[in-house]
Amino acid sequence: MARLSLAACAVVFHLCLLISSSASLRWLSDKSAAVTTAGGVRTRSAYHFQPAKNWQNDPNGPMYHNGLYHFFYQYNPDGVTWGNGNLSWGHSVSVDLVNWFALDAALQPSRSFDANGCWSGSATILPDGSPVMLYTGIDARGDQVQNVAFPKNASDPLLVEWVKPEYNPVIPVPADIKRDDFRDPSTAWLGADGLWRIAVAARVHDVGGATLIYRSKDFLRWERNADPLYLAHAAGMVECPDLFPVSEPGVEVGLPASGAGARHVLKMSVMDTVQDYYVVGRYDDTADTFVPEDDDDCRSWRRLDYGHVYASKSFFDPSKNRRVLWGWANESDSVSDDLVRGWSGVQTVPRKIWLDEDGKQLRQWPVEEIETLRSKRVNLLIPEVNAGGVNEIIGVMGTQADVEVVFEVPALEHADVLEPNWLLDPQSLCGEKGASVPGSVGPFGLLVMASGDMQEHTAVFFRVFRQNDKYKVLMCTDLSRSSTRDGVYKPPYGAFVDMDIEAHGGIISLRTLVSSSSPARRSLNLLALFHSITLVISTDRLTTRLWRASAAGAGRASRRGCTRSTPRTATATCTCSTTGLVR
Ligand code: DQQ
Repeated sequence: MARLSLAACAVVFHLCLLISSSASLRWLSDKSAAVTTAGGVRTRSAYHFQPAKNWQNDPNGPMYHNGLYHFFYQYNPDGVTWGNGNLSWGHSVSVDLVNWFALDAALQPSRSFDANGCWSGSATILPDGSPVMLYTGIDARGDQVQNVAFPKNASDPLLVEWVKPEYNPVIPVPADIKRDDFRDPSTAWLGADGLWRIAVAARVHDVGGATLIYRSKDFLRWERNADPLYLAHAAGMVECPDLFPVSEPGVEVGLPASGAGARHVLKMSVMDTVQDYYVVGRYDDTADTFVPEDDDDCRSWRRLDYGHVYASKSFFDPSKNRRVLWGWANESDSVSDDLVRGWSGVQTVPRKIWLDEDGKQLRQWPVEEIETLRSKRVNLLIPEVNAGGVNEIIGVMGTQADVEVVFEVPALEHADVLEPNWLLDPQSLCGEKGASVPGSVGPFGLLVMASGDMQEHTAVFFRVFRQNDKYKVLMCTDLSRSSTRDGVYKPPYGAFVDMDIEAHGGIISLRTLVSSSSPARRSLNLLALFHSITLVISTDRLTTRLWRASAAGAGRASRRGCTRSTPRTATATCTCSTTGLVR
């Protein structure tokens, strides 16, 4: 407790100093004001980053600079919809990635090279420590062009004002690319030859979705490499590329953008499916090409997140030597609800990411600072839950909770046999079987945000299957009963989790950050629709004073799957893949 208060004091002191340097700094504190929409009473989300009002989408240019985290995001200053024509870069700062202070928009359409919008882009910290932004401008003709912007005063800790040089755009649309298929410059990295490189998303005529490489010595003149960094065979436009090095498998230390590193990860946001994927591979920093370690087939791309997340972007945090990932979660409500409520979209909780021990996939975990939001700790030991049981966890109400549960499954050998084609589309399997169809081992898990009559709840649950001599763990997050309303986005999500449950002694531990913009009293329930489980629960309620947090169940991403368009069949048409999230 004493440690917490000291930390809080330090934060307040630091920010007070900053406030005195800028009148435009506004604390994005909890909004107690509730709004009644068709979907019920809504407040601002408790955990997630949100501007005070209006529309937000992609995270842009996240960085750590002079002791502050800066977060920029696609923002419509004029309303709750995407705002084609006037997208800007909203801007907030924080000392801890948890409490945020809003600043005025950093970039707004103002010049011929961005007259119709300042779209997504990235930050680069130059060797002298000053930042530079690369972003896509929608120019006066409607072309997508790449621009640079510099802080007006690099010694201003808040970096409030940004200057767009007259010489923009620095990269016009190339002849072989359609004017609206060229965008989202990445963070730049320096090659051994002294030239900067960036990756840019494009759809090339007769070729398809590509990640292009441009080189420059001065951020002004850029030259395209003849070969793309990577061609996304069979996928349409891939947006928001993010190429970053990772440490050796299992090492959690993050690395700054560079050509060096054991392996690289290329993250791509696939427009057709509105989902984020990544590939682990080798980046050749002379040829500027990227070769996946596994087969070069988009069906083997891994999902970065098995929920409602898109256009993610990572940055290297030198203060903690980690790589941190942000992602945008679109609204689930209807536009008319957004209009009444006055905001739309949230950012996921920042997550630390690193390469798993197997070297094939990323692990991710909410940044440790999220734990400072924990206040009251509730420990429960529930020795056994009988088959068919739904047990309310007494003493844990509310709309925010950081829940750690350990499930122990005593008799794996009873598990149902897995049908091999289920591996291809676990998401559909989650939907079909739901949390109410009994199996031999599962479903078991949590029913979060449950209404008194249980008509509404979100099920986070597992099923264990047997395949030959091994077990497969299916993890699902089923939103289909999260609301009784129609016209709300409430799909099932799911994946097979890469874990050897037998080697773990039948134990699965699950962390779930529960957050909601609905202030109604809701309960947390245990679900055990099979014989019995043993579990220990430690639940920490969050303070309501702090509004930040939560990516429900962010955890270890795992294996692959494919084909949403043709579920349960192997096909060459790659549109998606699936997976799980646990520790
Ligand atoms: N959103 C931005 C684009 C990007 C897309 C515009 C991804 O730059 O390609 O808001 O959501």
